[in-house]
Amino acid sequence: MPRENTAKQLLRAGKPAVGIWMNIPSVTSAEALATIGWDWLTLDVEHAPYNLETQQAMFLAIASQNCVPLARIAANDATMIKQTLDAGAMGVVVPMVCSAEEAARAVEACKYPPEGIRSAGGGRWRYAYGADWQARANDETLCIVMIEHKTAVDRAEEILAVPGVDACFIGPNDLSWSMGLHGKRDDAHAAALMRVRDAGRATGTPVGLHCGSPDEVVQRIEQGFQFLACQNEMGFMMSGVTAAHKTIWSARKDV
Ligand code: 3PY
Ligand code: MG
Repeated sequence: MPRENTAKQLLRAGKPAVGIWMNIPSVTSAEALATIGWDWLTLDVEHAPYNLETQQAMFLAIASQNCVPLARIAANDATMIKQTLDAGAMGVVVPMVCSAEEAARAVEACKYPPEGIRSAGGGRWRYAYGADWQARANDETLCIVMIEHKTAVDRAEEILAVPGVDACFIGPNDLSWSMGLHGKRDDAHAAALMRVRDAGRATGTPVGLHCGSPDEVVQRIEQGFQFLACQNEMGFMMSGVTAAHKTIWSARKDV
């Protein structure tokens, strides 16, 4: 069980922190994937049907393998952030942050007073991360804001300069749709990614993005991105199972 947020330590040290998204609510998958050695695993609560009890069990399973459990919450909402952190996430990824005010709202929801407004209730963190976790939580918890709208790209420097924003995660798909590209990428999209990276450099905030392949993760690390997600577990499952099916069906003479 990690007593410290090792993913946050990597980002603070200027290093990459790499993991995968999880879209299948499964404790078994969470435990198994956490044994592989990813720096973190993020439950995609925004786009998959998680309930809070399943999240809690998955956070426990992930942390039991010394991997950092995170959640991409459904909205920039203080109640959701509080409940997710109380359930044992070591940080949250907050979607669609488009202004410094919205970033500040996410930060204050993540922090106990005086830095924020997080309510100081109990929670399983004391058994998982130590009885002193509440005292350390403001420093340990990751608050990662998503830049995934063209308006947010224009405001990237002011968003990333907000104190308490630990990192930025670009959502390339929503960004593409907001640019009128219907999910496709072009040169303007590529330039927007670099603009956010440069805003991160100017403000000292690690920036990363969701990557479509392991090769892209490697390329993005070389470009200076740090918080990197490699696909999601459903994609890995489908590509492995599809390849197995193809091998068998193309060799079979009975079909
Ligand atoms: C996006 O690409 O919009 C995302 O949210 C990726 O996680
Ligand atoms: Mg998105």
